[in-house]
Amino acid sequence: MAYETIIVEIEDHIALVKLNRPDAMNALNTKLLGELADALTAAQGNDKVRCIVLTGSEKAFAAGADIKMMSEMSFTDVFGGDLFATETGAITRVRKPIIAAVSGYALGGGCELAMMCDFIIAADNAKFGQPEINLGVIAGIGGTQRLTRAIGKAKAMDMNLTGRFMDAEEAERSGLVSRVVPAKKLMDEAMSAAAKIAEKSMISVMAAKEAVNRSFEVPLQEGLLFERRLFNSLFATDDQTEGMNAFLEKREPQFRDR
Ligand code: CO8
Repeated sequence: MAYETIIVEIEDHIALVKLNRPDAMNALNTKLLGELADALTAAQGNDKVRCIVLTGSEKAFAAGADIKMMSEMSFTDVFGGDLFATETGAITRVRKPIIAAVSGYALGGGCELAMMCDFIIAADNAKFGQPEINLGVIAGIGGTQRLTRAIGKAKAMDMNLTGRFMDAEEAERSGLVSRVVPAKKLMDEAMSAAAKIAEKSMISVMAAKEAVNRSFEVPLQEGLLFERRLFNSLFATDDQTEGMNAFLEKREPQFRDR
């Protein structure tokens, strides 16, 4: 399918999805998020895809929800239409891993979109923020929830109440991003992380993603039980036998996703 606001390339089992609204710093509108949800859902259903990398431009991952679009909306529009709920729901239902490769601004909905991914690799020029407070609103797709879980109350409050930006170094120190690399190396780093993941058994990759995400939803004992049962169930797969045999035979495993 041809998209207008994103570019999708699939190569070597990795779907590279690039946000592409250069005139608006990749601001998120209904069209872009709809296309993104569609592309990620298609990647989930495509057997050739084993990992997804989501990125923007060098200058901006995404500078937030489209302020021009929102300025023309009423309460009835956003509440009645449940703005972005369907699209973000679809994005967070993708079971294959999604790495956010962030260069430049990841602000408002842009920071929230990056946090919907499984982990964030940041360029050293990345800037994160929840500046919605400057517009007379607040974060609406995870900036008060996922950010708080990622970096704790003190910094999340600071970001949400002052609207200040956090640079890549502080974002890594705070636990928002997993790695920081020089801007020129961002895509190499993200693609090689994706390639590493693509080598694994998809069954255990999806199980690991599901188990980590479960930790945000349930009490510890429930989460531990969920993890243990998933671990147990992986012993029903050929890939568990192959993975352990390959280790003992000192060779690379040949996973077959079953
Ligand atoms: N929406 C629309 N257009 C944007 C946005 C945006 N969020 N950000 C930048 N642009 C546009 C600018 O209007 C400008 O367009 P033009 O050239 O036509 O005037 C172009 O991109 C370039 O921007 P600047 O000239 O401002 O570039 P600078 O380098 O001077 O500044 C900044 C870059 C700092 C990124 C600046 O553009 C900025 O502050 N942008 C807005 C950031 C922001 O406030 N983001 C939060 C938006 S609100 C939000 O995300 C809510 C999400 C939750 C939705 C919940 C639904 C339930």
